[in-house]
Amino acid sequence: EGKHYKCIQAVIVGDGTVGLVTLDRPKALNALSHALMLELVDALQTFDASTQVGAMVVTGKGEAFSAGVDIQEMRDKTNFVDAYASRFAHHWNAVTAIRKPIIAAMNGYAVGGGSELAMMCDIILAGERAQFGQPEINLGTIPGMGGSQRLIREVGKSRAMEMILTGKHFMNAHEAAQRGLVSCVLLFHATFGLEDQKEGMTAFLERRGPVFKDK
Ligand code: CO8
Repeated sequence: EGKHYKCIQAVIVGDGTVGLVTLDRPKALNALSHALMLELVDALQTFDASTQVGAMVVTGKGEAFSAGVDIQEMRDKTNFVDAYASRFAHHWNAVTAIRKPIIAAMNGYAVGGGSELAMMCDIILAGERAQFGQPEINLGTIPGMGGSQRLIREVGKSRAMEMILTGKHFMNAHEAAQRGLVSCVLLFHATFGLEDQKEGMTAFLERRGPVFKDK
């Protein structure tokens, strides 16, 4: 069920208590167009108002979580007064006013506004291929949606300033977990290198309880 959108998918999953929003512009690495952000805010507000939904998950379709604000759209904003007066991207702030917990479930790139959107969520879960970056400086602009504040809070001033001022040195999933930006990395494939995985699966097939050694 749920509403029909053009740039996202929004469905209720699990036992009916989780609102799942999938950013659905995979060919543009889920670039955050104005239309997409309006839809995202609408979906989150709808789930927030639902008596059924207790929490929300935001994820990206395809290779990326999101490669940031849509550069095609931003290129046409060539004037300070227009950008300021139109309160460009102001509606993003509605994401932070959602009262129920939002989990960003990401893999691949979360860069620019994509990283900023992830950081607006309450918990970030990252896959092994996750990459965080603030490359706005390479476009001649700066993080505009809280990244310069939130990233500093999450990973410390020095690392955040290095990322923001150079636009290089992306952060991978493990570094992000180590620094507290993400709560955990989904280590599915790595478990197959563990003795405990072999013991667990063998024990199941032998119909006995596993004897785990934490190895
Ligand atoms: N906007 C629009 N299209 C994009 C974007 C984007 N942000 N990112 C990628 N795409 C498109 C590409 O143009 C490309 O399209 P096509 O296939 O038609 O040529 C397609 O997605 C795939 O991209 P790449 O071929 O570049 O994919 P790679 O895997 O080679 O590279 C990267 C992935 C490194 C993520 C690369 O795509 C990249 O650097 N993207 C731009 C990232 C970026 O600079 N983001 C910051 C944008 S600015 C911002 O988010 C905040 C601005 C401040 C807002 C202020 C509000 C007040």
